[in-house]
Amino acid sequence: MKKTVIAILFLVVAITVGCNQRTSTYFEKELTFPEMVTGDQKVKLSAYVVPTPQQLEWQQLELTAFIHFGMNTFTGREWGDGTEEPALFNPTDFNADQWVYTLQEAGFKMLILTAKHHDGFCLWPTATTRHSVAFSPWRDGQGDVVKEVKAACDKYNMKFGVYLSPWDRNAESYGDSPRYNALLTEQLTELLTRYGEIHEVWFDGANGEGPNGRVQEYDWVRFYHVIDSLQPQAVKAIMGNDVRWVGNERGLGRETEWSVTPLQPDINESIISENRRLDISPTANDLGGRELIANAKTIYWYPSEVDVSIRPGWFYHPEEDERVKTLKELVDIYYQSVGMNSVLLLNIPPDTRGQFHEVDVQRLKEFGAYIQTTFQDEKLVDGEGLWEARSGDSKEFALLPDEPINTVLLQEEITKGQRVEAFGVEGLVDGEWVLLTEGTTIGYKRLLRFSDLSPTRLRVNITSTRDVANIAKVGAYHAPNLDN
Ligand code: FUL
Repeated sequence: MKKTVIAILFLVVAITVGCNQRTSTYFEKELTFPEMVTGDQKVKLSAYVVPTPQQLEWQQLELTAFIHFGMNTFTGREWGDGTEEPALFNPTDFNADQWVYTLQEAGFKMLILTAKHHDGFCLWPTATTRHSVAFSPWRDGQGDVVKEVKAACDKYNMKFGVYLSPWDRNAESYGDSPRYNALLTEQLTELLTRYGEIHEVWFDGANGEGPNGRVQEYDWVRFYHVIDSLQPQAVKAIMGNDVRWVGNERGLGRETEWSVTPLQPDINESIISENRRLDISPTANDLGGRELIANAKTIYWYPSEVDVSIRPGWFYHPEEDERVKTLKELVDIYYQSVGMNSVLLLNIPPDTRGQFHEVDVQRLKEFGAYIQTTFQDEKLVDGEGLWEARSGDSKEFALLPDEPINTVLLQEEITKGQRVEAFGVEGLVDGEWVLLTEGTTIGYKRLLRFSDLSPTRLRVNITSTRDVANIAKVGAYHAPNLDN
């Protein structure tokens, strides 16, 4: 702790006198400001907060898939009430290979499975309850969805994560806090010890208990400890403190998306009161602006994840077969998530066979092909290599001759922090510089679209930064125009 304060103070002095020897001091995941630093100094210090190796690896996945599958698939509901008979769970032609193969072809790098949703039905043969696949007719009660999905993930080199709903409408102990915490700990332990590597644990914050409902006080510290000790490479999401919910389920990231923020999940009284003092929550518009950082006591690397379903519901409903999102909608979501400094978590719900429906498979194929074709075809020359940019710096890049472009990519080297606050991109068209696009934050990745043009050169202007920005990559592409 003492060492950290000294490092911070050294950095503050270095920042203040404008010394260049300061770039080796970084703060992984978290930084508590010493009392005496000013608001401006806090903003500068925030430029030195960096992801953990786990958060970095997660961010680089870019495309991840959510799988909502369980009791609701067979009852047609979105939220079961926990009274469903395990006998209802009976996929007729379960095939996890089909899910994972389809996802891998489409460019997805991780799959997160709803091991237990709010209805409490467990997709693995747990020792903690009879409300599980072990008491269903599927595979004569010998089946294990988690195991089969994980095996398929291993086969196709796909990372695997689990969604475990803290809210459990079946567990009799829910609301009797110590007893239910013990049960959830046991379920978590089973999931984290039986199936090999797990890369994300997704703790949903939803709780629909009414005013007279049971109130459970979760032991988050204990759950975090179980994950950190059993699966240290895993990130903890949503009610976890490594990955933040973007704040909506519409596939919409923020134009200004700071991965460094004072926000933490509401897991104890002191965090709840600090979030309240700063007037922030995952749905807030501004989670990392200057004024907010200046008012904060502690800041965190807490990057956002955009979760959205390919269909209106999270679970499969045959009546939604005609309402699978169009290619254009999926591509817009990609630009609004991966292109706005977030990871996309796209939900594809398997049907009652236990397979992705043909419409979804077809759409994923189109989506994967669109993204791969667009971004494989680099139109900019020499856009890779670190560019250290100060506020006001510009850099020109050559473009392939006579090739139209309509998309620009910018990336910061986030192992050196997130720093850019404003930028513009110009193109040289008929000997004149024209503004193609502009924005605020970049972060891990920013994608911006504009109308087709064939400039001969590109000029990137970094107009405002929190400290010397480290631009890792600039790219330019032509994305096929889509009508619907
Ligand atoms: C929400 C849940 O209530 C939905 O059913 C779904 O699982 C979604 C991803 O999170 O909080």
